[in-house]
Amino acid sequence: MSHEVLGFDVTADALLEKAKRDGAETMWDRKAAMKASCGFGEKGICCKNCSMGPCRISPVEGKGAQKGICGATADTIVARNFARTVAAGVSSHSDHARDIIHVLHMASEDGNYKVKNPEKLMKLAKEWEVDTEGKEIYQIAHEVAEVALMEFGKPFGTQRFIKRAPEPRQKIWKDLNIEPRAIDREVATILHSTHIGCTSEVDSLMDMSMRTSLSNGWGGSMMGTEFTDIVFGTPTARSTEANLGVIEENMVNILLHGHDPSFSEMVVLAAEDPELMKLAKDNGAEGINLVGMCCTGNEVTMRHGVKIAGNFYQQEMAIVTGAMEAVLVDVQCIYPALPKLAECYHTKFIATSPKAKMEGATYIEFNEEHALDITKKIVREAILNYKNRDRTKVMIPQQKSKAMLGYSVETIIDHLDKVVNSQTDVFETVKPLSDVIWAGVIRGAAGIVGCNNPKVQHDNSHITIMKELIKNDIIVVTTGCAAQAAAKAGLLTMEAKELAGRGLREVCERVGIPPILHMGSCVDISRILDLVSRVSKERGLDNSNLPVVGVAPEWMSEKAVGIGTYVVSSGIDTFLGITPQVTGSARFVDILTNQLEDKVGAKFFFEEDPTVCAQKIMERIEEKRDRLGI
Ligand code: WCC
Ligand code: FE2
Repeated sequence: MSHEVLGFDVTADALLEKAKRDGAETMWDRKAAMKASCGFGEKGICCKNCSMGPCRISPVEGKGAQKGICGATADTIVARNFARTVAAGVSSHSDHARDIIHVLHMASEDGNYKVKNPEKLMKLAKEWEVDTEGKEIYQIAHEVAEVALMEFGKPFGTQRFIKRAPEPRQKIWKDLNIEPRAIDREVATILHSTHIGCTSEVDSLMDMSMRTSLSNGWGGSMMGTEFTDIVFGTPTARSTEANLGVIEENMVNILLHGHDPSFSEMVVLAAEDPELMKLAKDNGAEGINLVGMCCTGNEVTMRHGVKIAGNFYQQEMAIVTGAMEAVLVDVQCIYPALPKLAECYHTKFIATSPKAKMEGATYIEFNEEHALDITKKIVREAILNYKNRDRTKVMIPQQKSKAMLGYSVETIIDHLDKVVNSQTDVFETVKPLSDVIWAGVIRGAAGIVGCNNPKVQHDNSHITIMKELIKNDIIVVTTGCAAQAAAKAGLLTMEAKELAGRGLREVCERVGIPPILHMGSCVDISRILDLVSRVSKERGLDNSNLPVVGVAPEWMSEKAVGIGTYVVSSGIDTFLGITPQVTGSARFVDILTNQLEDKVGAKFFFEEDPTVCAQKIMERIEEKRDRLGI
């Protein structure tokens, strides 16, 4: 692959050449074989919701087929496809959350899963009015988990967490009739309404998309974060290292890839088992080296400092190093190509979730009842595979960077407390943050999130936008693969404050934080919603009043579409660095990038050039400041 495409990623060129030598196929080979992507799909104007079709609408207005056989217009088809994408994204995040809640439901004093953060559990019990009087902690845990599980399918009422939103925001949702109801219900309703012969009205499809996305943002995802913290502990600031250079020449390397901490946490425990550590040594290795990728990497690095091998785009490269004894996966963002790629090396590819069985993989089903026994067995497999490593096929890039991460809302507030003036101020609030924004020391904040996408240079959009924003005194919070891009680029360090403008640099020095805060996995975008809403409430405002934005510079997944939609529906402008598959309908594009603002006070911006995107973000932030008169 040409340097032009990959030039930004210093580890990729050599590894891709190695892949070629090894006869290993990568995404770049497949992308080349694909030639151009489908022009109809690209614009969102292909409909296969029924078997009269598939129908595709001519991209040229007034020429060729303008309607599907049923009469659906390009506007309807685009809006329906968008709605289904949102529903798929919402399902993925929320179903992940459901599993975590089940884990709390089965937690016990002497089991594999415990309540690591009883304080957070008690807070949630209080918020949800679960009676705790005279009950022991595990009984409370089970009751709270049951209430949470009802959020997926309860026949009446709306998501409990929407009460966490600023009041004006709740009113907007109520007035638009988009207060999210049970999660499964919202998803099922969208699938129903986008069936042949149901909703064709475009605005209604948009409203349904928003309501469904909100059932994740203020439901599934938020519960995912809360319950993960309750079971595994709330992340606190800690240091780690990131990039493929964390793979060790003389250790048993195990890659954790996927999303669900109920699995990865147990692998972390298994890898600490003295017997297994001894087994690794007996097999000639210096030890066991766990490394993470994508969100499961974020989960275990935030709670244990497990090193980050890379982000989405590097999943194949980690195997091409030839030094990976095992790749352990659960759900989401895992290329179906990986098992075949692993065959080019000694690497064992082990799928563990019945929700994501993979062709060609070794399947060892993980279940929470026997969690530790199973993960020990899997780690053992990896150790025994060490001797099969072909040393002539090993090439580990040296690149790695130090990173600070684990900035949950609680941890951010702890840091802010350090600068509170004890005479005049209150502790445990976000007031110091809102004060520096109001004073103009920091101009605003950006949440930069999301994936990698081969349509743009690996990590380039993430890093360009991040650097540009911090240089202009906009503080950045980040999650997902964007956060891992920042980690690899050395932007999650205290020293990175030197790249920040004067105001932000001073804040970093006083508070003792990097200019870019790693807040977790993609599910943890709910932490960002929480943080923004706290600032809004503190000021008696709505989220849409604040100089804050969401940015997904290199997104690719359906989850990302679901997230972007709930972020906008929550009143926060969202900048997309990859244009979604909606351009076949000028009307729908206008809804997303213009009309939504009248409805929910925020809208989407599509901008593929990262430098221009950063410029537009800054303009929007200044516009919001002007409106506030600050
Ligand atoms: Ni979230 Fe995107 Fe990474 Fe997957 S892990 S690749 S959805 S950002
Ligand atoms: Fe993720």
